Amino acid sequence: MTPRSLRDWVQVARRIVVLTGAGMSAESGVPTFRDAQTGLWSKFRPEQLATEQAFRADPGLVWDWYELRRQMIARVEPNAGHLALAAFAARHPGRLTVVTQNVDGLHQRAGSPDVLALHGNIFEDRWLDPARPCCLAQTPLPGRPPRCAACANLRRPGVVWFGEALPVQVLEQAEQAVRECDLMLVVGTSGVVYPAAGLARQAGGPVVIVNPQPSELDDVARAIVRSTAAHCLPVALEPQST
Ligand code: BV8
Repeated sequence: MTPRSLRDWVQVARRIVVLTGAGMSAESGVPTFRDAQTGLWSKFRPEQLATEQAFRADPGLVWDWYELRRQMIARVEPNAGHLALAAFAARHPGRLTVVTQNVDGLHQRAGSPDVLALHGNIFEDRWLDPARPCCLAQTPLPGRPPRCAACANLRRPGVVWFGEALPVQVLEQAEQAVRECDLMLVVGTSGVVYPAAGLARQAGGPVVIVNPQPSELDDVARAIVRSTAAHCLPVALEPQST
């Protein structure tokens, strides 16, 4: 399928869900999970670092990895794909729901409303262990990571780590939107991580994949656009010429 023929499907669809992964942000300059890790982290797979066990075992190493990613994300901008989704939602309120695995906040920065962020936000920290009165009473001691001066409770990134449950409400809203959709676009994901990938298997309408490479979800696709997010979405979501 070409981006232009996907546009024909978009124009007749009433309730569209777009599920995105790291590939959505690749053209903004954010490395995908499959892209090789760099520097200190090159000997670890992301799945190894993004766990509570890894954080408790070496808080500094994992904190620095998130700090590096935060700095990288803060330096980039949403790409033409992010902007096309936000513009479409502005033209057609309530017709498109963005469900993302990305923690980078680029959909939100592009102006997409009510983004369902399944895996949290890398810029929001929280306490590792349930906060005690001391934790809330004073500013955390600076450090990698910051900690409570009284009980040494650690601050951790506000993302969903492997082995952790997704935010229940966000997941339920995503499942409902997917069940009720009449078109689902799956953009820039390898389809390996669950339950996010499982959403594409619950779609109420046809699934169209946008990915330059094969993915684990190709089997559920009614059509596949072998293109990139920033190239395909502006064409597929282009306003109807009057
Ligand atoms: C849980 C936040 C239980 C952190 C992330 C069923 C089967 C098998 C395994 C499981 C299963 N159910 C659960 C599991 C275990 C696990 C899992 O899925 N493991 C995988 C590795 C096999 N899932 C979990 O642990 C989940 N939790 O199950 O909890 C539970 C339940 C109740 C109570 C207690 C516990 C939690 C999963 C969430 C983990 N957190 N992120 C952080 O970011 O640091 S996941 C993280 O990795 C991302 O968010 C994303 O989801 C995933 C990476 O995948 P993609 O986004 O797809 O990126 P990837 O690099 O893989 O691929 C990029 C794609 O883009 C490629 O296809 C490429 O071709 C394409 N591309 C490249 N450039 C472009 C492009 N496409 C378009 N345009 C381009 N320019």
